[in-house]
Amino acid sequence: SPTDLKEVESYIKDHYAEPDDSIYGIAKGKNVVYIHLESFQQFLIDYQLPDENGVNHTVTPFLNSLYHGESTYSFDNFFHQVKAGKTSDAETLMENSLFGLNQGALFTQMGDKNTFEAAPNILKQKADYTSAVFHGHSASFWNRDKTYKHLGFDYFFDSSYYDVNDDNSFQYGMHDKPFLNQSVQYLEHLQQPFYAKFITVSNHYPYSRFKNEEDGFPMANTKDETINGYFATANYLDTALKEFFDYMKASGLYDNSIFVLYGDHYGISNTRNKELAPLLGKDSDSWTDYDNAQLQRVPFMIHVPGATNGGINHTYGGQVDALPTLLHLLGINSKKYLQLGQDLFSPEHKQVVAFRDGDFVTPQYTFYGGKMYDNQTAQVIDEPTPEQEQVFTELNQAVDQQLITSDKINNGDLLRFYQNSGLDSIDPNSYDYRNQKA
Ligand code: GP9
Ligand code: MN
Repeated sequence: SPTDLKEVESYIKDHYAEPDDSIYGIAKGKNVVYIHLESFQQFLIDYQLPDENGVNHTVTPFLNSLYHGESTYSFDNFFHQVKAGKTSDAETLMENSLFGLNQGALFTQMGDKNTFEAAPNILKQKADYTSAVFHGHSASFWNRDKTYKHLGFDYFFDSSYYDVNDDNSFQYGMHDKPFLNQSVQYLEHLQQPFYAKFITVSNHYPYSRFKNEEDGFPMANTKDETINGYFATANYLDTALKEFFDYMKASGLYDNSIFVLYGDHYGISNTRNKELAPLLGKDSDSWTDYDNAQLQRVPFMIHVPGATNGGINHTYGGQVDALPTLLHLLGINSKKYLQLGQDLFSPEHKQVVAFRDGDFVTPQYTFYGGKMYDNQTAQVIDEPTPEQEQVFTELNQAVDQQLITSDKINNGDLLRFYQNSGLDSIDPNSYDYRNQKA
């Protein structure tokens, strides 16, 4: 109801984080290339997998070079915040700075009904961007074909726009190399500046080797086939991205673009983590929920060609923070929008990362599976001091408030009442993804 909207607006006002002047607008007018790294966890970055002869193999040499480069603003304490909606929840978070639902997937339940003020819509109306999603899988998966119209994506190139066959695809769609390669013909024709999102799939469970793909990257040697294949599929994604960047450079698009790379969620589930532990230099027997929580880190890297003051930023944040961060880099203030995250570069950014079920991580504490841990010792805090009690209560409240506000907006479809953004409403029926020209 409109009363709920008032409460939401006051929350947003209290939590708005001012942009940092030194970085505001550095990418104004540039194309934005979003790269969705399927099931990609932060531990893969800089990881070396030993083969049967004890020779180390770097899993993601290309991503590592971006991660460490002076033109990339990289984050090493960035967490996914998805629940059952998996990939689609990550999209909800990144495009809207709102959470998915606590049960099921927002895309499926509300994506074709609700009003949104998502990234493509804001960028179109404020800075004349054209938007497109590229994904080598069927359009209806996760209700994307309908949801993207509500988010305001101009184009959606699904698998029907690609030459897909048994050799270049698997159950979740096309392998990343042919997918990115065939995407180029469509990307080249997009009106600039564009906001283009590429959703990769090769690094998706069950991480099995592809037919017709060059062998070469070793398998890990655990009792769990899922873990064993994860490094090779991540390595394949890495090579596919290198090829894509080479194309972007050759076409001249690279210099006019920024690249945002993010991991959508874990690839190895908590039930498998004890088996993974030795590969991370940890002891399976002493593995706890604290360790599970720390493994929910995913990459977040903003590569800005020409920038020289990038580096690894240790700020704690999550997917909900991505959109205000991006808008400020593009010189668009996020203040008027109902976004629940905070610009990661803002000196006012609060380092409390909420998981969808109410657990959370901060630089000092981890609350996971109903227990509070001290990050310094990785041990449960059984007897908190009165000061700690106070801090924990405040953190719990902050997390609950953020999640409840998200649910209010989504469940009440409150953006349909919201006028203060100054955005014109969009007509989902005006998009036709079936007859797009290359
Ligand atoms: C399918 C792909 C995978 O189109 O995006 O989704 P996920 O299973 O990771 O939610
Ligand atoms: Mn996914």
